[in-house]
Formats: sequence, C-alpha cells, structure tokens
Amino acid sequence: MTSYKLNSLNLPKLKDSVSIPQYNREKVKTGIVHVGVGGFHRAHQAFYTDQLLNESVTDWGICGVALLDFDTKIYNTLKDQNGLYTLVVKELDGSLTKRVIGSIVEYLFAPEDPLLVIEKMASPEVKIITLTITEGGYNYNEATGEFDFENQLIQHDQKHPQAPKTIFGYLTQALKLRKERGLVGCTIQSCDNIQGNGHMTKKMLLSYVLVAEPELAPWILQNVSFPNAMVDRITPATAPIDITNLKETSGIDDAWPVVCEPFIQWVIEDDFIAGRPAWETVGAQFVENVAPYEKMKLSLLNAGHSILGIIGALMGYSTIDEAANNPDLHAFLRAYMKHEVIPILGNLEGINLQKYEESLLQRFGNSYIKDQIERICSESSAKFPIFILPTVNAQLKQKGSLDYAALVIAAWAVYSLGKDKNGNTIHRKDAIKNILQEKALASKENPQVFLEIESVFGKLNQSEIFVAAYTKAYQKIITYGIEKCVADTNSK
Ligand code: CS2
Repeated sequence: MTSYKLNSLNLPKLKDSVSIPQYNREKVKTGIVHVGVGGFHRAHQAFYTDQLLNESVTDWGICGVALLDFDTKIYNTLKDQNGLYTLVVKELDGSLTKRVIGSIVEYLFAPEDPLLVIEKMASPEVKIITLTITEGGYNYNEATGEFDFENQLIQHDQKHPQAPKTIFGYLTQALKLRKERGLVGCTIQSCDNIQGNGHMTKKMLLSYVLVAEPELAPWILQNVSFPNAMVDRITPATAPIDITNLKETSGIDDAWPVVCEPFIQWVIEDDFIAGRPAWETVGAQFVENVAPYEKMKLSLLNAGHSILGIIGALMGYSTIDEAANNPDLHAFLRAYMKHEVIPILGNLEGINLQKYEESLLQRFGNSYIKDQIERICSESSAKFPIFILPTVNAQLKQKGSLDYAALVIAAWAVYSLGKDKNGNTIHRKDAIKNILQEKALASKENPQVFLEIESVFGKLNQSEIFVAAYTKAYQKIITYGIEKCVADTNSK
C-alpha cells in the first residue's frame, strides 16, 4: 500500500485510513508545557487533550519539552512530523484502534536551547507545566527523606542557573521570570507514579529554591499550585514491528508511534491556580482527595508489575503477559494482593478493590500488549521504595504478613546478579546498577548485605522480623530455585 510520511502536509491524505485531528492545529495556543514526551505522556495526557481540542477548545495545546541529551531521538521525530504521531491502542481482542494525535503543537529540545525552554515556561499564555520525569527524576533521597544536593546535576544547576540540566533548575528560573514580570502564577502538575506526586514536586522544588533563589520561595507558595494525581495506562516501548505494521496496514510512515492498552484513567485533585482544561469532559476524574486512588494504583498495579517483572525475569520470561499467565506466579501475585496489600488499604470510599484487582490481572495477562519485562524492571531502585516498601513498612507496623514481599525483595537481590534460572543474561538498566550488583554479589555470603542499600531500603535492615523473612526466602531461592519458592509460598 502507498504510505505517507506523517506530517501536517500529508495529514489530509491519511484521513480515510485513520482518525486525524478535527481541529486546525495552527489556531491552537500553547497553554501547557509538558516535560518528558515519552510514550506514557503521548498515550495519556496528550490523548485526553487531543480529544478536548476536537471539541473546539483552542487554549490548551501542549509544548513538549525533551529535557535530557538522551531525548534527541524523540525530539527529532516530533520536529520531523510537526508534533504528530499515531497512537495505536491494542484492544482486548487483538484489534488495533489507530488515531493521529495533534495536541503537541510545539516541541523544544532543552539541551539545545535552555533559555527558550525557560521563556516558554514563563510565557503568559502557559498556565500549566506538567511533568513525566520518572520516579527517579524527583531527586528524593529515601535514606534522608530529603532533596539530594549531592547530585552532580543539581550542583551544576546551582552554578549555571541559565543553562540548567534538571527540572528543578528550569522551574526555578521560569518561576523567577514570572515573578519579575509580574505575571500570574501557574500550576505544576506531576504525572509520575509517586504517592502524593504534587506534594513531592512542591517539597523538592522548594528545597532547591530555598538554596538557589531563597527570595522566590514565598512567591511560589502564593502563586503556584501542585495538584496530586493518579495516572494510569500501560504503555510498552514501541517495537520495530509496530512501526512496520502501521506502515503496511494503514499507509502511515511514522518513525515513532505509541502503542498502549485500551484502559486509561486519570484522577486529579482540582487545584489549578491559573485555570485548567475541562479534561473531565473527555474522561478524567476530578476529586477532592486523590490519595486513596494513588495508593491503590501504586501498591497494586505498579507493585504487581515489579513483582511479575523481577520474578518473571528470573524465570526466563521477557514479557509481562508471559509472567502473568504462569499459573503459580499468577496465584502468587493474587496472594500478595490479598494478604499483604488489601489489608493495609482498608476500605477506600467509592472503590471496589475486588473489581480493581480482577481488572488488573486481566490487564497484566493481555497477550497483545507484550509489555517488556526489561522496561518494567528498569530503575527498580527508584520503583521499589514507592511501589513495594510502603506495603512492607505498613505490614511491619501492624505485625502482619510479610512473606510474599520478602520473597520479592530476595528475588530482586538474586536478579541483580544478572542471570536467569537458565543461566542466561538478564539485561538490566538502573541508575545504581553497579551498587546493586556489588551488594548482590556480597549477598551470596551474607544475604542481608543487599538490604544495606539505604537510598532504597531506608532502615529496613534494622527490622529483625523482615531480615529473617528475607534471609529465609533468599536461601530458599538459591537452594531450590525461584519456581519452587513461588509455588510453595502460594500453597501456604
Ligand atoms: C510500570 C508503569 O514503569 C513501571 O514499572 O508499572 O510504567 C505502568 O505501566 C504505568 O504506571 C501504568 O499506568
């Protein structure tokens, strides 16, 4: 079939094979600057916003900012395609729903021109700055509970405020300009998987500002809001086959389409100091207190992912659905949820936890999604403290069940040695990969050493009860293998 390179010029030619933006993108003003234009943002917020723009709203276009050197490829793709990309939803029956998204109307590459990004964030038409900078991007130190000033990039930003490298340097300079110019404030909205992501953003930003630009802090407190939000849509990394299929079946030559599951959810606290898009008209939920939704999602979905990922990797699987469809691992995850998570969640108003759990297990098992275990396990050192350790700490407090989580953490120690049960290499990506590996090696002699990584586990190694459960699980994995341990823990 004839294919067309995806860009503004060719858009009308694609309208018979795919749904395209129904609005004039040139008339859309940028009301939102979004930092971190990875797959998740493009499957989630940009999709909600695209639907809204289809309803004749014109004030809420997105300027996508690629923050890191590493983001060159996505920036170049957006530039080549005039910000357009295809969202391919892999439905439960395996069919594909394709849609060209047009809500990213501008795009900037921060390393190339930092001042342009600062100006854009400070521009009067921009009312909201949204972030998907990953769990590790908040520069929070689990051991101290505070902002990490030891981070070299933060130190760089303090020395070079006009050419920052971190989100904190950018936000500080942009807010400073807003203040100096007498502009209204704005909302900074995190879309990352962190409990109280708005609170976290505020706390971390103010910690930095109090050192870098102390006189700006009171203005921020008065003029900037930080709503918390729960975000959800499973968005695997795009595979080469997704690109080829799109070209062959729909004639769209898109260098970087985004693929995702059909499920989508966004629960947001309604705290937007300078106004907001009516995202509720396209399915987002605005609530007064988002904490229960966040807690539920992080401790069930994200933790579930990490469990399937780490244990699945050891079992030799490469995608989440393979792991989720292993009957023993499926039962293990169910038991973890039942015995260790649900009891600490209690009754969440308006939420049916049983239904949520069932829908999660179905989502994990969807074999059309093929979510990569490598993606899920990447940066586990930033994920475990958010997804799993709060459950462990809560169970310790109420002297409840710990064995499932202990096995998962022991499995992570074994995973960090880098070999699966068949001796094949596990490819790992983590900011502290070397430390994990070093501690994992030392754990062969003394398993507890792995728990000494304070930036991940905090003071968990001081809990005798946890250390005992973890050590037992570790030794059992080494002696009998992961499969037997998972099966046995289940049958208890
Ligand atoms: C995943 C998330 O990164 C991870 O470990 O659990 O990316 C997950 O797919 C999303 O949060 C789903 O909403």
